[in-house]
Amino acid sequence: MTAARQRILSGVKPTADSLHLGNYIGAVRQWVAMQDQYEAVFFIPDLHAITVDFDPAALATRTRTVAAQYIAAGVDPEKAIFFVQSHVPEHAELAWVLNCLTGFGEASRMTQFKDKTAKSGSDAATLGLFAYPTLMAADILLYQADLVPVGEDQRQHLELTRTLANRFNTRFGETFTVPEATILKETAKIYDLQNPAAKMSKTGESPNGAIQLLEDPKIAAKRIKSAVTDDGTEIRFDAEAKPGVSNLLTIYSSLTGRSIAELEEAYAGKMYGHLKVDLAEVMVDFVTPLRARTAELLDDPAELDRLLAHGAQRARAIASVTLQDVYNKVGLLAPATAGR
Ligand code: ATP
Ligand code: LTN
Repeated sequence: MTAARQRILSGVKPTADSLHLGNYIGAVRQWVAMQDQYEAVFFIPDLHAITVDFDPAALATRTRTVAAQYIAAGVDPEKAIFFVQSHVPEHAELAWVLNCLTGFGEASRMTQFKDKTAKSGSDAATLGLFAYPTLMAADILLYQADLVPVGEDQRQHLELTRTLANRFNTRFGETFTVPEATILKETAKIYDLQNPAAKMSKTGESPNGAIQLLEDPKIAAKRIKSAVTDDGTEIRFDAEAKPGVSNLLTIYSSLTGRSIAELEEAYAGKMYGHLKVDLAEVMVDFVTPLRARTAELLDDPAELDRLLAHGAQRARAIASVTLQDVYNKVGLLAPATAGR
């Protein structure tokens, strides 16, 4: 047997009308870079998106949009297995089994659940939100993923996934690969353009703080030009003393591949304004083709749906084998007819 490539798996929820620059630099771009080296599984966790308040009309649109943006940004649906979570029923099925192996107290200790319920109150929190981490564990374990590239905020969910994999393997026999978290590079963290103390997010205070990748490139340029900068005039990377300028340098470096040191040198003696004007141009050159390619994909939803159906088919070929193994090991009686 030839040595199999390691498998990586990750997902991003369809909870906004467009990915923002932070999503791109912090996640998508790193996935794209990994799809050649690893056997990649990328998916859109739409079942996770309904664990919090959601708009049914927007959900389907957002799912297609996120899919298009991923492909436009370089995810290759031939190389990577790329699909929508709800198209592969094994996710919900394995999640149920894992729910039955997870302690109530154990799930109650998940900080994301605690944070979200603290915000909305426990009456607004659903069983679905409580079970978010076990559904995520199912996403990962179904594909026997070796590595899971995620942000620091997902570390605890990954730990639970490892615990559940080990628990299952110990109790029912070797079944799951125990995955490792690959925490995405912190250098790839992008901050809010109006408030560089906060990360750029879809729920930021001011819309001017984030660059939505589907917005008019002119608006993206304007947001860069009106970004909050710091006291002083010197253009240098110093996350503590100069969070605004440092954020702009990170973005600049990420999009052009020029190192921060090289940029500091190029802008020595220049004003913040110079940096912003140049970066605004870099931004326009970056978003313009990305946006055009996304629009092209969205213009042909049948083709996009075909790509996703193809991805779901490839995903199911793997997921159904794992689920069947799990059902057998747990002692669920196999139905007599062929297939399930
Ligand atoms: P929210 O606004 O609810 O915090 P979000 O914008 O952070 O959401 P998520 O769907 O939670 O988006 O994240 C998708 C991916 O993008 C994650 O892997 C996350 O680590 C990454 N990401 C999100 N925001 C940033 C950011 N500002 N910088 C770098 N990476 C980010
Ligand atoms: N919870 C993750 C999204 C997610 C995920 C996954 C990531 C759902 N299932 C499986 C990696 C692997 C988030 O909010 N970023």
